[in-house]
Amino acid sequence: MNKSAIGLIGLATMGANLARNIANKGFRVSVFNRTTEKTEKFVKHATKSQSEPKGEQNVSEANSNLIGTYTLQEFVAGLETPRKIILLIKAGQAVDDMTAELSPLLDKNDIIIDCGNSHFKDTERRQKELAKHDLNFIGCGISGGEEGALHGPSLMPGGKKEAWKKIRPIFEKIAAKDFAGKPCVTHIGDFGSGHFVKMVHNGIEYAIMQLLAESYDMLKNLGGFSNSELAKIFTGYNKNPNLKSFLIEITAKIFVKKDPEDHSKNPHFLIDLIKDAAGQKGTGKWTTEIAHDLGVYAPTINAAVDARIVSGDTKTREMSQRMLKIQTTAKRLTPADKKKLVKQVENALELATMICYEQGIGLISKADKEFHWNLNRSEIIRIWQGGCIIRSGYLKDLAIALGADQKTAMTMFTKIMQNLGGDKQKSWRKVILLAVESAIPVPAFYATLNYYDSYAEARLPQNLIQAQRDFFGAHGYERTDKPGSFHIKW
Ligand code: 2AM
Repeated sequence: MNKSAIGLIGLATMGANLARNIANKGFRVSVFNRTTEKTEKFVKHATKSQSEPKGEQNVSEANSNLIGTYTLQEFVAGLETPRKIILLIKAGQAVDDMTAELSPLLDKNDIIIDCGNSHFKDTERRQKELAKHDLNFIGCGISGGEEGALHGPSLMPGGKKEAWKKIRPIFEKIAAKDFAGKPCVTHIGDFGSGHFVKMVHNGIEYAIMQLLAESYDMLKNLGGFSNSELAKIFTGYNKNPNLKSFLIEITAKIFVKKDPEDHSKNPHFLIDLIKDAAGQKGTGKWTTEIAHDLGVYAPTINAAVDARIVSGDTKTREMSQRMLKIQTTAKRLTPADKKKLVKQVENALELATMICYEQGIGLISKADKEFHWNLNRSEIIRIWQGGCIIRSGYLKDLAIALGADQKTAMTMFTKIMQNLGGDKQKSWRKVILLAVESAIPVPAFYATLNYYDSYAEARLPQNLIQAQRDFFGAHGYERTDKPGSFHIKW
């Protein structure tokens, strides 16, 4: 019997698309799903439209690479050894249950690859448990949504290098491509580093999405631009090499989408019918938690999580809107001011987005030091260049600035610093001033600027805080002129 190169458990959208991607790249892949009807349906309906566009496997060949299995025993028996098993099931208890069911069926050196959004600490716990049975566990972040899973995601695997080497040929084939055409996958490091990096990716994603939402708010409510105009403005932003990104591209498209349920001659724009309450799942919150645990300043990620929390608190918002009065000092914008605003927001967005990546890198660097992962930050940025949600033109320069070639890295770093420190910074400040005057909340824009200013300032006012703590709690203070801890009676 022909055995499969790899197995995949969990045929929800991501799992189904990843299985199709693997099959389309010429690998035989066995699939299993808890609910067997899903497996039957999936194997039956792997149709032409779901296969690679052109130049790849032909469809019937690709489909014959998808092997449906209906018991875990059958699934495991059909895999080449060492077995490679991707899990794309609900994060949390389901992953523990599934590994517990699978492991007695596996042999030494087999590899389970958890591609869900698991917490990196859970991944490390599972690695330790499975290692007792000589089984490998890789925690692999995956980004790119449904489309990415099908056509090429960004993959962030963390675990033992020997296990990575075994899955590498398949993972390099199914991944997206970076700006130089290399696969958007690399061995992130050992332990939970893959899932950690994916979590930070999601934190950055939260931050950039919030900046885009604030830009929309400014342009719509201060600038008075219509949805069609907004689409044009964001399409324009996408021509800026630093801003060119998946998130801006989809934002421009969102503005001109009409309500599919409105069959009238003049349907409404869908965006105006969508509730202004965003949810926040695990990874954004985890990023803020770990940032606090590690003592890393990541204010924009925190602000983005907070902004989703307040947006979702619709009850309090409804009540408070009736009680809280707003006094503004804003003047009406002239047509010339409006035109200026488009550029100011673009400049602010460009610099603030750079700061979001910087906060993510700060977190990765601190975790690397703390947990001794030995991460390659330039490689991490490189594999975010394609497939993933936060892919952006800026990541080309950033990968170089973090690279091993010291001279090139320094030149690029200087270029980035000059951009941050140049004239565009005035727009960044102006956008925040305008927002404050007009009572438009811009927590992410302000947080990024605070980040920049806090690191740019030679002195912060926390000398006063040291003094206060010593005053009321005898906590002691340090002095600028000599080492040691001091305490006085105030
Ligand atoms: P299901 O189709 O049987 O619900 C996303 O929810 C995916 O995770 C689905 O494929 C789902 O299977 C699977 N899943 C959720 N909880 C699971 C569990 N405890 N064991 C196995 N698969 C699970």
